[in-house]
Amino acid sequence: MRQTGLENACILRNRNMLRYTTAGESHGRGLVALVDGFPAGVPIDSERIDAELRRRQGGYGRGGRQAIEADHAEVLTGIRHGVSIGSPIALLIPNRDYKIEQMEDLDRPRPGHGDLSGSKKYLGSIRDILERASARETAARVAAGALARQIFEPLGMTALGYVVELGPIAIQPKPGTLDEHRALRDASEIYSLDPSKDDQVKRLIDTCREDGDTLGGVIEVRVEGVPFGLGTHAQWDQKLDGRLAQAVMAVQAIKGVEIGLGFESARLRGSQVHDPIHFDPTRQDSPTLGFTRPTNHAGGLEAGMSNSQPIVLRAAKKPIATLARPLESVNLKTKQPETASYERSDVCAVPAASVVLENVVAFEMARAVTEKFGNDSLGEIQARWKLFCETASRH
Ligand code: EPS
Repeated sequence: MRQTGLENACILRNRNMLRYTTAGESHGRGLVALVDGFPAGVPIDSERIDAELRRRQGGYGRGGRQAIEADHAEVLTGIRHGVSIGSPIALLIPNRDYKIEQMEDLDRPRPGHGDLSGSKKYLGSIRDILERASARETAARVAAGALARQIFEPLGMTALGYVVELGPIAIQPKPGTLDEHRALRDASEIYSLDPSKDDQVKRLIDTCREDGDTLGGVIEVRVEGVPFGLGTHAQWDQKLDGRLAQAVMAVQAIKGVEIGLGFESARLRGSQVHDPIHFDPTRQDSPTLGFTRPTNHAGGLEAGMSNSQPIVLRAAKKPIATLARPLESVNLKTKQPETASYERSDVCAVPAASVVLENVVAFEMARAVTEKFGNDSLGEIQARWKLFCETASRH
């Protein structure tokens, strides 16, 4: 089919962008992330990727699998002498618990999993669906995000994810800098910003485990050091709020996403919701260009563009669907009522999900940075970032 110049331009633009896909099953040989459109000249700290993978494996409430695995990303391509060379980067996280060929099928679909819909859609086994639907795949997303954030961290942009609610327990963040919050988060087994609440939350998780049940929670991700103008108001699928929401909603077990005040803003008046604009000439050298906002109810995003305030996003994770005390289901062979199948799982993976969300948000932010400032080389990104801030400051 003949393509018009416009169509060609769109295709070329999409082909060039920073993006990633993953492959791999939970008990297959390993998980793969293929990262395309990655700029050259980025020094890559692969230990940084492994550190995020280790964090993802941790957090109180995990099951037996994490005692088997010691996740590590092998960088197969795209990096030479520790620096990216502008070609696709393939990451492999081998599975120690590789046993997919020996694993039996399940015949009683677990409510909340893709077991029933997937086996009908693909006319196949529940095993084939659950192996790919499993949250084990998030290891590959974490690796891709931990790689991509190395594009923007040299520019002073940082992302942090932490747990703000676990089941019925709210753990509200106290005011503090991102670095102070990271130290608190790293001291908490729940990955919250208030380690003094850990014991209460751990007791709740223990009780839930004894009951054969599972727990969900709410995670917040904050990105600081963001310049003006990532994303755009001009086209629906380029809006940064929409793209962040998609990346977050597409993480296993996420059922809700909100930005800034989110759902709460619907209950208030405009004067209570919108963030007044002030100007402080002493802060013109920061990414805010001197524009300060006494509140950040917008969560750093207005009209699909970053407004130089911290990006703040929250997501609701449902409790894991594999229950040791299973719900009612149907045997797919006999069509008779039976309880759902049970397989080893976690009681609570909310802390782990905070690592996943931090890194999938980081990937989207890296993509937005490279769309605005280019994705040929880090040197060009840095130069264009500086030039943009100078130009926009004079504007
Ligand atoms: C996970 C590994 C899995 C589960 C969990 C996440 O290991 P296994 O199934 O071998 O016990 O612990 O998977 C799910 C929660 C799910 O819904 O499938 C991991 O590495 O994150």
